Amino acid sequence: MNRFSRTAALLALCSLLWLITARPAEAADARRRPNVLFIAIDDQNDWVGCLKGHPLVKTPHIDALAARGTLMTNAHCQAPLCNPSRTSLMLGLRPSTTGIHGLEPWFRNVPEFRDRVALPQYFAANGYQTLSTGKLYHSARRDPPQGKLAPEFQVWGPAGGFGTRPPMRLTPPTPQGNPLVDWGVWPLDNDDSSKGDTQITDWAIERLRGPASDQPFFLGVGYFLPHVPCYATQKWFDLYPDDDSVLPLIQPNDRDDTPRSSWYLHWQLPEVRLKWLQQHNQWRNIVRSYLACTSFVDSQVGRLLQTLDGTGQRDNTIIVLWGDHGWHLGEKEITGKNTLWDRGTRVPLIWAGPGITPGQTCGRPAELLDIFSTLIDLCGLPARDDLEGISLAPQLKDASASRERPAITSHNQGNFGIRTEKWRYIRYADGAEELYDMQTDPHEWINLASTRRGVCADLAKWIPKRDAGPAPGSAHRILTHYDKTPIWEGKPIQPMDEIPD
Ligand SMILES: [Ca+2]
Ligand SMILES: [Ca+2]
Repeated sequence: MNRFSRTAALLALCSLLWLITARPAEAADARRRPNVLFIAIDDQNDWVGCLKGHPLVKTPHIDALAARGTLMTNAHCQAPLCNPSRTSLMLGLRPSTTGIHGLEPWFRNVPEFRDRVALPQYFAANGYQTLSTGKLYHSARRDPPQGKLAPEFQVWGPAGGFGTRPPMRLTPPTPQGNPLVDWGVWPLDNDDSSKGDTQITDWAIERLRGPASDQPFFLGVGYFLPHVPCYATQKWFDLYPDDDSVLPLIQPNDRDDTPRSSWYLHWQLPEVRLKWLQQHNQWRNIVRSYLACTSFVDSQVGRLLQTLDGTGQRDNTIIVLWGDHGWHLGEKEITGKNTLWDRGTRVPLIWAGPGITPGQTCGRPAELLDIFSTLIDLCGLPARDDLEGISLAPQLKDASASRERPAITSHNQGNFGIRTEKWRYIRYADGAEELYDMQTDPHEWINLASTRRGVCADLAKWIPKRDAGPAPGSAHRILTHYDKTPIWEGKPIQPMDEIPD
């Protein structure tokens, strides 16, 4: 054997030894990793007890989770709409990077992201069993295109959703005529078993109680309510007084000092305006319905957490609970999402489990985008350099740990919100601005942009350099500009057009 072939033989032997020894070691590493319980709540704003977004809301189980973990009190979505928010979280990229701003496209249909390893896939690649039930992505897309890619999750439970529908809508027809925009008491028999959110909890509970796997689990449970239609059974309504004490605080003519372009982000929505709610005597009803749905979902979160405790896995499971964006219930004259104010961007973000200090609240800005990087950090997975989030592990250990970057939200090209501990700054595509001092004006009533020019200029520096236009196939809630004319879902908005009801 010459020297070259001896070296080659030695290398081959080393490779073989590595294969024999490294694989079991990796498997052992994976076995030691904590489980992940990943809980999403659709359209859940900060009307959660521990976040103090509504003085009367009752969410005892979510509050108990916050008490045993770290509550991020200044957490914000990256886009105030389901698909772009969830795509950003699962890919670890901003909507201003991907161009996914609307309810379409599904990101796997965009060539640039077809093969990108998303959050659950990264856990699967690192030895986890990944399971999904309910709404985690905007749509339950299970099959990889052309059957070539790894599936988004390995095990799929029920898709969930809002459950059964009453024989006819419970509220008067809305201007946009969308059947989902409805709310009230349903089903009438006070039985929650037909609710999609009950069924996904049942399924997740069975998985938690099932035979232990030699792999850690990544279990995603995506609640649909309080997304519209806000149907809940009577017992959840009974938690709230049937009087105007439930209504959120608003300021009459609050939008006199917001730019006209603030309307372009939600020019025409299925969700109704405050004016419509007042004209039809529905404001209190929608608010109570939303609160009722929130308390119902909280009870399901409670069932899930109680089961986890019973399995003895609690101390070896990272729990992260998040909402995908906020929701207006009359504030700033609208209902729904698609805004860059705190009401549209602030979300629950709660962490508990190994490596997380219990009983903390942290007011540092946090982004849903950070969840991917944080989970990698907490579970000891190999770091990735292609994610735009920043691990929150330092704050989860010590809530006072510093963090420089504000929370950044965008909605369609050119529109950004920047949230620090003190300020909310908004800049729209036409250059119009808003600035609120969140410490003295938490309801964002007084726009200071014209007087505090230096603060605006400082905050504007955080606007991302990359500001992608809509990805191919974009649709629904898409705002673009042609020359200087705003185009809402393909139709130009003229300067004298009245703001639609
Ligand atoms: Ca949503
Ligand atoms: Ca105002």
